[in-house]
Amino acid sequence: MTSPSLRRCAATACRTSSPRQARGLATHAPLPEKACASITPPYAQLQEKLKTVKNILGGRPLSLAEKILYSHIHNPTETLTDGKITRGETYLQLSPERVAMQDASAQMTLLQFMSAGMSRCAVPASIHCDHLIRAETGADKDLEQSIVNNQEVFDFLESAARKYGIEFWRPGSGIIHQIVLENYAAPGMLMLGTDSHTPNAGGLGMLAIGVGGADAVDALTGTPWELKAPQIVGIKLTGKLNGWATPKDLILHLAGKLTVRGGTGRILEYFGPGVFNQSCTGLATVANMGAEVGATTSTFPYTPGMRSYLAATGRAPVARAADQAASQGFLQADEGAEYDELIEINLSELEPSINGPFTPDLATPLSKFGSFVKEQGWKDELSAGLIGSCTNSSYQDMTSVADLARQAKEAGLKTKVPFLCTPGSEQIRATMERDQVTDVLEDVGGLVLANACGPCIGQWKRDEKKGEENGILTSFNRNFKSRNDGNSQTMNFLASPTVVTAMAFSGKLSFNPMSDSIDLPSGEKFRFTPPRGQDLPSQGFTPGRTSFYPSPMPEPQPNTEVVIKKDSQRLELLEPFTSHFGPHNPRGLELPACEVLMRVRGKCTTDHISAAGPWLKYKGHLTNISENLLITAVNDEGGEVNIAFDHSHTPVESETDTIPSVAKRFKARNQTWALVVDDNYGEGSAREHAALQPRFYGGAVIIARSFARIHETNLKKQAILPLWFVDKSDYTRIGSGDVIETIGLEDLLNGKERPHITIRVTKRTGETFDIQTRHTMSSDQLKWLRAGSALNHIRSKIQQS
Ligand code: MIC
Ligand code: SF4
Repeated sequence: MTSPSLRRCAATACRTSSPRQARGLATHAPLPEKACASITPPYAQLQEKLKTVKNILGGRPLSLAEKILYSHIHNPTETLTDGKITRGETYLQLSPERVAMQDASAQMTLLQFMSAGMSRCAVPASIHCDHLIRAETGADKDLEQSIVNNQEVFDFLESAARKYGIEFWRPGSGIIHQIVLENYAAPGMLMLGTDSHTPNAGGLGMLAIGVGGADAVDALTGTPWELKAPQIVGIKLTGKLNGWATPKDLILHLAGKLTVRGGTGRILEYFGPGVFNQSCTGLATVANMGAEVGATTSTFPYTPGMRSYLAATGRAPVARAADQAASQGFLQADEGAEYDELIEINLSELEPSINGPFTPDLATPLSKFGSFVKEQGWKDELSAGLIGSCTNSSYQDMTSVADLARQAKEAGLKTKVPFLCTPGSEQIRATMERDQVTDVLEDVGGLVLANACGPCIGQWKRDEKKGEENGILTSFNRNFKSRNDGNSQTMNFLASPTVVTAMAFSGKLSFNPMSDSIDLPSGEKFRFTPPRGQDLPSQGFTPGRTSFYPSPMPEPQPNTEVVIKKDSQRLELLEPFTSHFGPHNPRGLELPACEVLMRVRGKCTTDHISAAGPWLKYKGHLTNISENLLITAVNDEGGEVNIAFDHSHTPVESETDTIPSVAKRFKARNQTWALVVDDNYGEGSAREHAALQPRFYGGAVIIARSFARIHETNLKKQAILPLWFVDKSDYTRIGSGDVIETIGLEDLLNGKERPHITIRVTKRTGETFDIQTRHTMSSDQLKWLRAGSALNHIRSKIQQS
């Protein structure tokens, strides 16, 4: 039996999909059915638990996100002691079903997991080799060279995977989020991933949450994972995307509305008829970029598109189980569910959007982009078009792009600028190749890169335009300064893959494919017709090179040695951090007095705190990667990049130096320090290095106008105390060299409830004043702070048991 909403949407899908899409849905031949036991959520158990929680909550109607979250609460009768959950306040103890890690973040995650002393993972987990693959000459050569360059790291990851029974996806297999969608995601599931775009799996109607490695260690060790019950934003979709508008344009538009902070502490839950006429991979694009507005994650009710996608990827048994759970009302919101905010978007009216530069929330409708470029005085030149990444590398994306390439080829056109394409997975690559999508992209001048993050994470070896202002268009999700090619003058504009492709044929930023034409040598004019893709391949997916894939659910091999070379420059065993409290701290249970290292100005993303690109190679070596601490951050005192003042310098030391150098001096002096930072500090990724590195150099407290969610938790995990200014204007009252002392932390650590911590500031002049800050520390998080890190705390618990 299907639920009424599913019946309704099935009818909508048939009525409204394009002829080509309908053909795709009707005739695709699914991959052979996989064994699905380990990837099917335990629906009966989850619904039983949800019943218990609903009873505790007095039977109020629940949103879908609440249902998924609450059905994963660890021991609800014990943990929900006060009989209610207040969204935005109550801390939930959750039991995620699975963990996914990518190669860059997996290194620190595994180093931390190893030091917890367990012999196997408590939940199924996977490792994906995708971030360390370069983008230079083309798929095969780049892959080969990347394996050579990163052999030591891949060997480490593979041996750890073998030891602990983790599925290991080899280099070349694809980008973590695409692979999770193709293989592990399932409606109603709760999973964690050590990457901020983990929410991509929300395209399959689940909650997938991006976290730092230390949070993943909670799930891997079977420790309940804590999350403050998020607020829920309901987004009602009506109408239907048409013409050039794609799911990417929906989220680009929403990013403009919500801004990079609008989703903080909130889940975006979509509903309404406009959800049901979209493909599963289209929904994944929308969920993926919820990360760009800071949302905890995004999700959708179960749709026929999800069912077809599960079947097409060999998971019909999961679809059958989900059908049943949906018929019992589990996979959609209850009638009358309440949202903290409601937004309504009519997809029929949505115009493509181009977002950027340098921030994903600067949205300009395509029709106004030409005049925007002119107003800004930028050159009307596109210097490269890039498609792919975890956001936009589905079969539907690639076939839509190929449709445009075919039209252009028939008109005798080639792309005017470099046109790079990164398929999301080996399965997509092989299916594209079989269906002549690759041929047509190459025919018009495209270069197909390895199935990996590539240019999206700065692995793009770009020799042209060095140090020169230039504009690129990408179908990626992030566009922070210097991210793609290391050039801070490269303006990355985010758009749908089809808009990127059409513009690559024109070479101009002002080109609007909806209304403009391109001059042909014959004197005729060529105009694109709106692109059409196929959501699923009519001949089914082909898996490609299966040697890249892991064997499912491998048994741990405890005798495997996880090798880290003694003199390795890439990997380093983690030394536990020392607690801030103890005989060395005369202030007892207050933090030791901290000298302010710097006041950081404006946007400071995790890319600013711990840059990627060339630094990716040090992700497993804390000492080496710490050399990049805050190297692109702006010092508010003087406005310079990567300059810090050292007011206690010795006669042989300079008064200013790079930020990592000054941090190193503080460490050498055993001087605990603090940072004062602006709004949305730590925006962007799940990169826990951005918390580990300041802690490594002796940072103990960061006072912000506001924090991004994942980063704030990452700081807490490493025992750096994040504090929020009660009065944001106090930011300017504290400068480098001032000394700050906490007052009230002792009460908190002794179990007293208090929302505020006072900060006593002693200026360099000797003047003293107090300011108020707010904290968001739960009682568990206070234990991490006291122990010196969450891992120290977990380790001592495991040792005790
Ligand atoms: C990113 O897109 O910034 C990354 C690289 O995927 C990061 C993860 C990391 O830095 O390890 C993310 O999004 O979390
Ligand atoms: Fe990889 Fe880019 Fe996606 Fe991050 S955003 S996972 S770097 S493709």
